[in-house]
Amino acid sequence: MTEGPEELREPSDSTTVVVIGAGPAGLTVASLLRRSGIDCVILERLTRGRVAQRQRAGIVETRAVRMFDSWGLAEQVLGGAPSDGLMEFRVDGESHLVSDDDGSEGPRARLYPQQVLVQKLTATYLADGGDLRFEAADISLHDLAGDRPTVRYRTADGTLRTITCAFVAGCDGDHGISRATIPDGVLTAHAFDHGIGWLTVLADAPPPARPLLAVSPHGFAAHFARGPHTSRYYLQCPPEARPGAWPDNRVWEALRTRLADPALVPGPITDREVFRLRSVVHEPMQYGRLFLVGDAAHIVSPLGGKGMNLALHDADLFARAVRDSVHGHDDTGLHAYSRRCLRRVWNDQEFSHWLTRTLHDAGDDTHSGPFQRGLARARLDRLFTSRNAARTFAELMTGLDFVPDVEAHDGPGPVARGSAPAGD
Ligand code: RFL
Repeated sequence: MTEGPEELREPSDSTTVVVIGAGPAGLTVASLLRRSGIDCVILERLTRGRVAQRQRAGIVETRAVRMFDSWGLAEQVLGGAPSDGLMEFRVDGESHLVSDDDGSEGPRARLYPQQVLVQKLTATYLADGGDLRFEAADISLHDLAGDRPTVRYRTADGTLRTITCAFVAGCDGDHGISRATIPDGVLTAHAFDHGIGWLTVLADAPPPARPLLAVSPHGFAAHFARGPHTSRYYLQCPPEARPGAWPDNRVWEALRTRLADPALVPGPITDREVFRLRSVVHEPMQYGRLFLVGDAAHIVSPLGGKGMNLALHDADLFARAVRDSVHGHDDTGLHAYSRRCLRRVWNDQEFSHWLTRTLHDAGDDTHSGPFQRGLARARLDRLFTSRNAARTFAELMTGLDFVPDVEAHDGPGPVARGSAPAGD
């Protein structure tokens, strides 16, 4: 790229890792790097207030709790009481409690809203002296295939700035610029559209005692806590439905019917959206010195609560890999990063897909038909009655490693040390 006069004058910095995006993935990467004594800069396009208010996930799985614990961060970034590990499946009004207790020792999953985790990670990182730059516009990535990539952006007052670094962590979600910067042909996208929509509703209404998933011929519905006085509800709907077609009365009526709870207490609705259930995996999760972390690399349909937890898993692996490279001159973790992450990603995709199909096919069989409905009901029956099926479900919910990592495939890899990059 030819440098113009403006670029020649622009102020420049240098750091080890530039992190793009201050969601759960980016904040976790940066926090773990700081714990490892590695300097980094986070660039986030939104204001701190907007990032802190984004409401999405609600469960930090057992594996992620233990990950924060192992880094000495659990006390600072995780509040709330540990969950009792029970979730309720309500099938045609009949209640079945399913546990995520897999028999392992140690701290367990937390019912913990994503925005609270983001707020705590932000506060902890900044209090620790972390460099987090909000309202960073027009970010562009350069020389990812070389030894010293550069990242350019514009500050809120319009100043153009450049940062040189050793690694870029692309933590800017599904619509960010990190993945979009990778040349055509490097990545392969594997996508699946369930053909299902969810109306998601946030309301100031009493939360349920435990996560509630309801199956009935009227369609799937769910009710989750998002704070002491706040609830998140989901209602299956056509993917092309408009939120405006769901006025308050219709929402509460549908919830009472599908949750089989005529006494459900309503409250003011503060947010209402429709989204499609879809899943995407981009392979490999790396290009040269750019590493994709979290939603930038994969989207998981929400059932099973894996999206944010996968982001935390990627962040952990990336931070450990950079630590080993910087402090131990050992690039094994960087070479293996994509492969190790993707093993977990596909495992969680399978679990989420299984749960999505089961809970939708077992209810409204308009799309799936009576045969698929029968199969889905049989899977639920097995989950409620077989100790082994329940145990497998618990293992998948906790996210704990049940398959040892295979080091045999870790060969010399793609981290550019003066050579051209390649995928893992
Ligand atoms: P995020 O959270 O999208 O954060 C990306 C950050 O990058 C910033 N950004 C940029 N910054 C600079 N320059 C650019 N060009 C940028 N473009 C974007 C954004 O402003 C943002 O701050 O991705 P991250 O960190 O990978 O975290 C992933 C999670 O947010 C996501 O997987 C979960 O929310 C998914 N998800 C759920 N996951 C769970 O584990 N359990 C759940 O129960 C759960 N429920 C959900 C969900 C996602 C949902 N949506 C979005 C459909 C429920 C819903 C409704």
